[in-house]
Amino acid sequence: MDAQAEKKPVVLSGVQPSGFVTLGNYLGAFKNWKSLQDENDCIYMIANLHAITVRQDPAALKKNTLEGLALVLACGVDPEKSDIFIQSHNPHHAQLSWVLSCYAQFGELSRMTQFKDKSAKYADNINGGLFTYPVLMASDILLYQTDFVPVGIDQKQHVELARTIANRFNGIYSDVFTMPDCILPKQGAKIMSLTDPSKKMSKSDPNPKSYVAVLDDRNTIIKKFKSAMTDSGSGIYRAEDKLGISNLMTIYSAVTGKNDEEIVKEFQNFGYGDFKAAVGETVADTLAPIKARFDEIIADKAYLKEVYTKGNERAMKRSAKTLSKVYKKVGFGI
Ligand code: ATP
Ligand code: LTN
Repeated sequence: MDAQAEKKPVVLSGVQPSGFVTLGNYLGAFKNWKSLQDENDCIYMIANLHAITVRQDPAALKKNTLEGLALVLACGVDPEKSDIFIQSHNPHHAQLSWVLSCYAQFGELSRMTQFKDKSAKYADNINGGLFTYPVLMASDILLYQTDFVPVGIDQKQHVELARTIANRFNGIYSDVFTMPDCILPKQGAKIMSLTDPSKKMSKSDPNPKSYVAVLDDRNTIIKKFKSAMTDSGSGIYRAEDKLGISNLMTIYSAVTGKNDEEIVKEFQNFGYGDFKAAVGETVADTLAPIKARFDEIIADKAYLKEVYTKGNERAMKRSAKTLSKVYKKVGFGI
């Protein structure tokens, strides 16, 4: 078989070290990261450059970055199979981002929903980085000639913008970038907040009851589910006016692999309270082994350093090729 035929598709994704990793991050992203490793050439990064678009405490950012890395490993990402690194360790991301910002239109960036949401949420700090965030994300993706980007649905618009930028650049300079596609999970692409099921579950939500952190202990997880907001009425089934129950069904389905029909049957005689407790227990059972692995990995700082150093060396070799091509194309290659 020739080398070309053996080439596996490139998969790239990232997570911001902006707080406790949530059940939403796990079901929307990490769970997929592990399962993609065998069939693809995977690159995963801790997106600390993205995280400072919102004010961060430096010590907390450092801690969350290492913990994010340990959690990716605890979720089953294997550094022997995938490249894992910390975004700020590879300067090519910021370098390509400057170039690509000159190929992204003000109007396009203004239309990004995340920018609009975060501008409303952090009205006293609508900084340039918050606005150009999707250009940096496009750079992360395009630097590695990525074919697939596994993310939750909230990031789909950013991946589409990466395609728009790639298309524009390729149109001017001939084919430089591979066109990336999104991979969304079948169940769990958008897990909603437990306290307000009309809002996305988010790790930067100031109310810890709104999310389940992957590292929460068993009792906390069950307690949070028991106090999850549900709807008026009764009965366990999915409906537009039952956002709370529908969200719990999505979580249960993503964790167990069961479909709605099976879930409705399983819980036909349950009240809301018992259903919430059952979902809480199942989630706690799923997360317990991840937490146990995390505790081991985070205690071994030398191992973590080895993982991110080697991962970064490999990543930089790959990204250097794309960056050098881009520099030549735009006329920097003196
Ligand atoms: P922040 O609150 O700081 O914006 P976040 O919780 O949205 O953070 P990110 O680091 O931005 O998390 O996202 C990491 C991955 O998790 C992305 O692929 C994102 O799409 C996915 N993700 C985030 N929240 C959810 C959710 N509620 N449901 C499903 N996937 C999610
Ligand atoms: N913006 C992403 C995190 C992220 C990412 C990426 C995801 C940064 N760079 C590249 C996929 C590909 C988020 O999930 N909020």
